[in-house]
Amino acid sequence: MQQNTILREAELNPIWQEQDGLLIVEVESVPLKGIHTRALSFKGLWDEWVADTETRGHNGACCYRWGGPELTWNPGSGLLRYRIHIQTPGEYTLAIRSRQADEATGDSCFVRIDGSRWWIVRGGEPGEWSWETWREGGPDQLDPYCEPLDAGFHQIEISGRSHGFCIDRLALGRNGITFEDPGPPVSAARPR
Ligand SMILES: [Ca+2]
Repeated sequence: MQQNTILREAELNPIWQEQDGLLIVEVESVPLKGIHTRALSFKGLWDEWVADTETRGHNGACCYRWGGPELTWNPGSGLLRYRIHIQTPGEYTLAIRSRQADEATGDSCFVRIDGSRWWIVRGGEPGEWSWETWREGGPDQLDPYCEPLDAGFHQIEISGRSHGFCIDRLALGRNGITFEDPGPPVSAARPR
C-alpha cells in the first residue's frame, strides 16, 4: 500500500532535474483534467488545453493546443504546473517550443516562475514550430525570458491565452538556449 502511494506520487508529481545547465520537459508530461478532445474544444468548452496529436511536428505523445477563448489579460485558466530542481544556480533562459496557426499574428500563452508575475510569452513565425520565445514587457518590448534561479526547487506555470496556440516542449538553459530544434531528450524526473 505504501509503495503504491509512492509510485502514484512519482507519476502524478514528478520533479524534473536540471543537469549540465539544461532541463527539457514535454508539456504533456503534466496530464490534462477532464474532457479534452479536439471536437469539443471547437464547440466552445471554456478554459481547456487540448491534447493535440494531429498537428504535425510535435515531439513525444502530442502537443497542447489552447482550445479555450482569447484571454487577453486573464492568466490562470488551464493551469499547467511543472516542478523542477536546479542543481547549478545561475541565469537561466526559458524557452517553449510552440506553434501559432498559419494565419495568426503574435499568439501567446501566459508563463510565470515561482508564483511571481505572469508574463505574456510569444513564439516564432506563424505556421512553424520554433523554440523562439519572447516575453512581452510592453507594447513594443520583447525580451528573452531570463531569470536567475537558485539551487533548489522551482515551479514553472503556463496558462492559456490565444485560442489555437500550440505548445510542445519546455526548456531551461543556463546562459541561453543553444541546441538545435527539436532539442535533446527529456530530462530525468524523480518523485517529490
Ligand atoms: Ca510534446
